[in-house]
Amino acid sequence: MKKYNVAVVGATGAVGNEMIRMLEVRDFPVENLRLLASVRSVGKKLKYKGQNILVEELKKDSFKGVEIALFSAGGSISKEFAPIAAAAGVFVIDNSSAWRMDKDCPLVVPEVNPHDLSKDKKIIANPNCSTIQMVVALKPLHDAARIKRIVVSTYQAVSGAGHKAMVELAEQVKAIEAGREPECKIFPYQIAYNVIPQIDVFLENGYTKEEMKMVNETQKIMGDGSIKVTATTVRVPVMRGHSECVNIETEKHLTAVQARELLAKAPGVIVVDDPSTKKYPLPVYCEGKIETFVGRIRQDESIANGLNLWVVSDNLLKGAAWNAVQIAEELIKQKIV
Ligand code: 25A
Ligand code: L14
Repeated sequence: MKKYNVAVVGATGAVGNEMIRMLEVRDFPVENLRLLASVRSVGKKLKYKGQNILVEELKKDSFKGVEIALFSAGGSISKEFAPIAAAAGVFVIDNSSAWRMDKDCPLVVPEVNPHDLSKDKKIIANPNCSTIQMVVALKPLHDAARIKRIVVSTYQAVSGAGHKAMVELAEQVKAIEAGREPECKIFPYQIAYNVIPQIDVFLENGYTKEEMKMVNETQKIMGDGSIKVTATTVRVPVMRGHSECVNIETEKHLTAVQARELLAKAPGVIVVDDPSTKKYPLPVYCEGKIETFVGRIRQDESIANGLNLWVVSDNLLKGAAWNAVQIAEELIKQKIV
């Protein structure tokens, strides 16, 4: 089997680290792995299959010989370096929001729209974490009954804001237990023992950018601009694993039993749904897993054709690193790379 020269840009970050781990656990056909980050991290060593690999500074000429590059170094880095890599013939899979809504860039969740990948589209966008897990759960229901409207509320883990945000939550818990004032550097308010109804910045319409990403990205990935979406995104004091309460209205009637059956055989989905034994997805049990977990599947009794679902997934894996590596696997499977 052919092996590929792979680069990870932003390798030292929370997501970058998981990208390396995913390449390893999936036994991705790596010929040579280059780890790139800012000058701050040069000289650090990261482990890959027992080897220590030196982190190099990301530069314009970093992509010589590279075939696939996984980017998670923030939007400004992607804007600058993804076109340079693409011009050098590299397939870029970019985890930032920089290219997601660009009409020339496919926005891909392999369970939903693998057909959007093609040889001439070198910059491929990895969607927003909350959007990815939602569309994985909704695609089979949309295919069966056409979703007209989605109302979603999220309960997002601090790891979405990076490694430092995880340290902030742990430190705040310790400070409060010790009777000290908690320090807020990453989040605008105390996140320990609290919830914050703001993720990313506010836009003119009163929604946050995270909320509007869920609207726009869902329509693009599903290839259906007629699906109406409204979102409220909330930060909760959970380390890893985003949870979502998803309400859908469909054109055709679907019972909860039918929805459960469709989801049970859907790719990338695990149904955990048994009220009699208190079984439902929980973020602490989804940590480290690549699937999207769905439970609390029940009829919305306030309308004719509606369902409620509870959807949980590890935001650093399916929401970021795993979806990116899965896209790379798909490029190989479709003989695009
Ligand atoms: O925070 P950044 O800029 O997104 O950085 C993430 C990675 O990109 C590298 C950086 O290397 C890190 O590996 N990077 C940044 N600037 C770069 C440059 N000029 C660059 N690579 C090449 N050239 P690093 O070695 O500089 O960083 C080491 C640690 O520092 C944290 N960090 C770096 N820049 C930061 C920062 N923290 C806050 N603000 C900055 N400007 C970094 O923390 C790393 O641990 P982190 O990786 O845990 O990531 C936090 C950021 O990641 C984004 N993010 C998280 N999940 C997702 C996501 N973005 C998209 N999708 C996701 N699913 C968050 O937005 C968060 O800002
Ligand atoms: O657009 O939980 O992918 O802070 C991913 C992390 C948006 C914010 C993205 C978070 C970001 C999100």
